[in-house]
Order: sequence, then structure tokens, then C-alpha cells
Amino acid sequence: MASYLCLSVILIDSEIDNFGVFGLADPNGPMIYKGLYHLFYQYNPKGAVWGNIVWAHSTSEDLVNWTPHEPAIFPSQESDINGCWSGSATILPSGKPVILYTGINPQNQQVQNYAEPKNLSDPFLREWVKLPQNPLMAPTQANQINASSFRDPTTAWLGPDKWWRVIIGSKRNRRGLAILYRSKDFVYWVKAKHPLHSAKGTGMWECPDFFPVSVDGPVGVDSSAIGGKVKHVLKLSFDDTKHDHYTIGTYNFDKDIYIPDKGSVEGYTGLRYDYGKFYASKTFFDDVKNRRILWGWINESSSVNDDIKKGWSGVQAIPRTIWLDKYGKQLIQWPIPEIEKLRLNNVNLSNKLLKAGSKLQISNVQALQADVEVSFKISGFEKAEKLDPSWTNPQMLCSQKGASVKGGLGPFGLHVLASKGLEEYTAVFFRIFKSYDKYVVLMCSDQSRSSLNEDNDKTTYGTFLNVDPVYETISLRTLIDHSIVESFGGKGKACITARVYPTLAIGYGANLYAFNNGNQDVQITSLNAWSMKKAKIY
Ligand code: DQQ
Repeated sequence: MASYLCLSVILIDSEIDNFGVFGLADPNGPMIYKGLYHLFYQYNPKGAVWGNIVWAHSTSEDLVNWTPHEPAIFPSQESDINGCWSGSATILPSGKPVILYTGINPQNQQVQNYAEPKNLSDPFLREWVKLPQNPLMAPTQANQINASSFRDPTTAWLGPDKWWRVIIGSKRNRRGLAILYRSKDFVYWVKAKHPLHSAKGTGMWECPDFFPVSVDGPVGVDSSAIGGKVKHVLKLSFDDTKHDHYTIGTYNFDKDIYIPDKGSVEGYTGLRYDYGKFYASKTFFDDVKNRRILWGWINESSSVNDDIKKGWSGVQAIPRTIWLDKYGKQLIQWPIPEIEKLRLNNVNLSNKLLKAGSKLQISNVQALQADVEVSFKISGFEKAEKLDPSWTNPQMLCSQKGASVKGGLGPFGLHVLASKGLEEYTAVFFRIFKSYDKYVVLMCSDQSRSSLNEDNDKTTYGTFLNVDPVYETISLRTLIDHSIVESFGGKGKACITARVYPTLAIGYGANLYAFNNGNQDVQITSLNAWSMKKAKIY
């Protein structure tokens, strides 16, 4: 669902070309102001590759249709003359939004700057002014901060002591750091003695995000909420692996430290927002609809040459609402309901048996731009393959047991962006294994056959899905838009996003199928598919 802003809204690729060359990356400073949603993002106005970084700016009434504006923040001061990198917005108690962002100074040091709207009565907040005092936070000999690893300030939060706090991503050797600063007036910031959190062996932490989540269900809470009704989430974008990982834990306000819960794994094996392409993400609290919304950058899987040829790179994922699941052990994500207004002509199937070794075409859906929701009921558990205890890496398991590798219970799922003769397809699917005391569900997105163009990265992605197939149906929602396949398993318990570039499965050559390559029949309890309209870019 790409647009010329590549905001992941429906548009056909050929139309993208009309708008010239550009490269898009991290979402920055998302917020709602006077009922209007704002999204800024890292943007190269001069090319489809990274460079010349400014903050591009778009606004929307509904998070679906967007109005682009002139770049909001661009190099203009000594403290950002070599680039305006990622940062976040904070809404002050007066209602005024302010931005903290990383500037690159003439010595190529990373420093933190402040910008605020020039005219608060302009709901589009088109012009931003910077403080002459910038930078407000900088590496010095005294504070020992690594000048090339000091970036991406979070939304600030206000403590009950009336001091603002913000964290900035950093590292010392291989230890990732969330450096903490405090301020009384948002202008004069003092570095705390201790980081909010750090973890060895994780390398540079880019784009940290630190926010409370309600323990009482799927509502969002303001970034400054503390106390017994909330847990805290620390999300880190690991520069070394380009994955967004998070832990759930407690913010100890007295000590100003974050402590992950026991069992909330830190580092490369911990939980991820998305097990495919999704990086440098950021949330904000929508106080009109009382929800927390997540934005993430979906980067390309194509070669740089192909990006230059097509004239653009990078899209924003469909915004997701994000909340704590009822057991408090993981987050749940779901596309914002507003996206459903793009749905057209519903195709519905129920109680359809998907026989072992069969495939079923879902007709009357424009398979190039579609929203598909399907639930599978499993039986015949004696056919489940045994899970070898050494198979602990789900991504590797998905690539060894891809969609065409026959199994017992599964692989079953969807072939999306599929050509008629299945020369090209992307498979989003499940396999069920028997471990010693339970059944384990593996969710995969297999791109190995996604394109006849061999220049693309076709890594297969995967994760284990925390669903008990004995008692629950296994659900999958997949949003398809030309080169983007965003999949939500188990009602949002696990997400996988893929970029694919079919050469045959384009236009009317794209098809959609349900398939079952296992040797046990699977019941589709319900399947709903919609063609999706194009969002409007004004
Ligand atoms: N992108 C920005 C940095 C950030 C990185 C530069 C993450 O601020 O660390 O464009 O993608």
C-alpha cells in the first residue's frame, strides 16, 4: 500500500515514478495536534539512497489519506548543518508540541537539538523554529559520550517531581546504552549519572522508544503515566542486526532505571515487533482515541541499482495500535481500524475444507491490493511432526522447511502475489509441531519464490506463534500492496512484513490462493478478503 510519500497506502507503482526521486526511512515525531495526525520521517530529497537527511512532513485526519508539506526540519544551524536525524515529539502540558532531534554538527558529532512550531494556530504546523541555544545535549570530554553513537531522543516524559526525562541511544564498546537526561524547563538538560538501562553485547541502540502500557486491556496511556496500572516497554533498534526488539518491565521512578521483567529476554533472541522488515519504529499516544500507535520503516529488499532505477526507496508500514496482552508477557499489534475504510467488495468463505495437498483460488479479489483475514481449525494432531529440541531458531526452521516442503500439520496458509503457474509467489503459512508437552505453531513468510528477479534479498522470515492450536483457531491477517506483505498471526501476537518484487504477479497477473501442503486436511473456519482502494494523497 505504497504512496508517493510511501506512507504505505494503496497506489500503483507506476504512479510513484511521477513524483521524482527520493529515499524515505525512520518515522519521526508522530503526534496528534488539534485533531490532526502528523508524521515526520527521515527523507533524502535528492535521491533514492540514504543522504542529505531532512525531516519530511505529512498530515492526516484519519491516518489513511495524507497531505504532504514542505520539509519541517532541515539543516540551517551549526548544530545540524550536516543532517537532521531522528527524534521525537513531546506535547507539553500547555498543549504545545516540541521536537527533540539529532543534529550532525560540522565536526560530524551527534548532538541533540530543539525545534518548536512557529505558529501554534496553524493546525498543519508547517514551519518550525530552532532554539538559538542548540545543541541542548552534546558529547564532551567530561561526559565521556561517544560522539558518533549518541542519537535519536525519545518522547520526553514528566516525572511526579516535575522534571522532564528523555533517553538517547548510545553504546560503550559493545554495551548498548539508553543515556538519560533530565530538565526542569525542557531547554537546560543535565545528564543523569546512570543510564535508564544498558545491556552488554547488543551494540548501538538506535531509535529507543520507552513508553507505558496499560495492564487493563487494549487502551493506550500517556507517556508520563507511572504506577501500578501500567507496565513499561523499552524498544531498541539494534544497529548491528537492523531489528526492533523490545522488553516489558518496570520503570523504577525513584532510581530512574528500567528493569525488564524476569523472563523478558534482552538482546538478539528477545521479542520483536516484527520478524520481517520493520525498523527504527516509534509509537505515540493518540489522546483522542486513547490508543498507542506504532509506526515503522519498511526498507527495501531490492538492490540499490533497482532502487535508483525505480526512483524511490522505503515505505512506512500501516500504522498499528499496540497494547499489552492479557498475560503481560508480550505486546499485541493490529492495523488501525481506519484502514478498513479502504476495503471494497468482500469475498467470504466459511467452513471450507482445505484438503491435504490442495490449493484454493480466492477469486473476485484484486490480489495486488488486498486485505485478507483467514482462520484455520486444526485436527488430526497425531500427524504433527516432532519438534527436534535443537530447532530453536524459527527463522532457520522456516527457511529449511519452506512453503513447498511437505509436512504433517502444514504448511498451510496463503500464497499471495502469485502468478498463475506459481512461478512466483510469497507464502505466508503455518506448521504445527509436537514438542514433548505441547504443540508449537511456527509462522513463516517465505520469499524464496517471490520474484524471478534474482537481485532481491529473498530471506525467509519466521517466528513461533504463542497460540494453542488444540483450543484456538489459528488466524492470519495479511495486507498486500504490490511489493509489501504485512502479516499478523494469532490476532496480532506475531507480525511479519516482507518486501517482494514480482515480475509476473503484477497487475491482473497477481492471484491469491489458500494452500495446504501438509498431509492432513485443515478446515478454513472463515475467510474474508477485500480488494483495497487507493488512499488519497492530496
Ligand atoms: N537513521 C537515522 C539515525 C538513526 C538511523 C539517520 C536509524 O538517527 O539512528 O537517518 O535508521
